Amino acid sequence: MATKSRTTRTAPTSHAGMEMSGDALLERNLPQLSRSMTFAKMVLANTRAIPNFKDLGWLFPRVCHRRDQASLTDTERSRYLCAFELINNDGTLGQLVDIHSEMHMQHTNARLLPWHRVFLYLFEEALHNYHPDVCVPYWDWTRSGEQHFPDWLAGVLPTVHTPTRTISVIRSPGPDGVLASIAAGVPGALSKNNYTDFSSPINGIHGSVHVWVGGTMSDASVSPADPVFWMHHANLDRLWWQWYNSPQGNHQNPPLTGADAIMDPWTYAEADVRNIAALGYKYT
Ligand SMILES: [Cu+2]
Repeated sequence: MATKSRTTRTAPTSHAGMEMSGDALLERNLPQLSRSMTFAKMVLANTRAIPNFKDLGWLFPRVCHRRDQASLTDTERSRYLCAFELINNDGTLGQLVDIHSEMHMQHTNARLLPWHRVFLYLFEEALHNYHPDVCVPYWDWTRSGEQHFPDWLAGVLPTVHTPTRTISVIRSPGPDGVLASIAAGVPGALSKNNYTDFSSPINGIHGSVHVWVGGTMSDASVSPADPVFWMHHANLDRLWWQWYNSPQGNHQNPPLTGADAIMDPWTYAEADVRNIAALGYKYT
């Protein structure tokens, strides 16, 4: 005979996990990270106390505003670097670097943008474990004022321990004019009216900027160890979102089917990452 229905609610689940709580999501995707405890997590764990707080909006912002790195205050830059250092120290960053070094067919094809959208999302969730209000800044190298390596990062050369090795970040940025000529291909890409014609040049521009920064960034087996990696990819993700919402982009999605549409090693499908609002962030 069937038992009575339970009174306890089970955690929300979805095939992709996008509706899971932040903790459950991290437990599933980055188990090492979920064991750390922050003030925000302690408050969440003690749900009976939450009504005693008047406004927790500041502690758990609903939407992450990813902003142009050039517009951040010194304090905001420090907070990004502080959160980066904390997820480096707890091993999360190293796990992400090793995942990126594996073969997941995430480069030079239509998976580049959706795969790295998930990658950025997990990185940002990890940052939120320490600083719930820190979002990934984007480095808009399409703007003439940002066609040089961001000054505030020049002296930031972390050492990252992954489960398999130790990486000492190095760089050798090329001439500013070369970065400008790489970025000059963006308007043409944005003008295309199907995903493949848009994403193919973006794929090339993506790689050229990696090579332009040089050193760690030019080697896909270690590149996410450089904090600028995430800001570069946030800019690509932003350009994709801009094209997607343009008349010529017309909400067209990557032509991915079957296993190609699953962003392994995670379970997220391409369809799960089409709407950045559903992932809890926006570009400002
Ligand atoms: Cu990559």
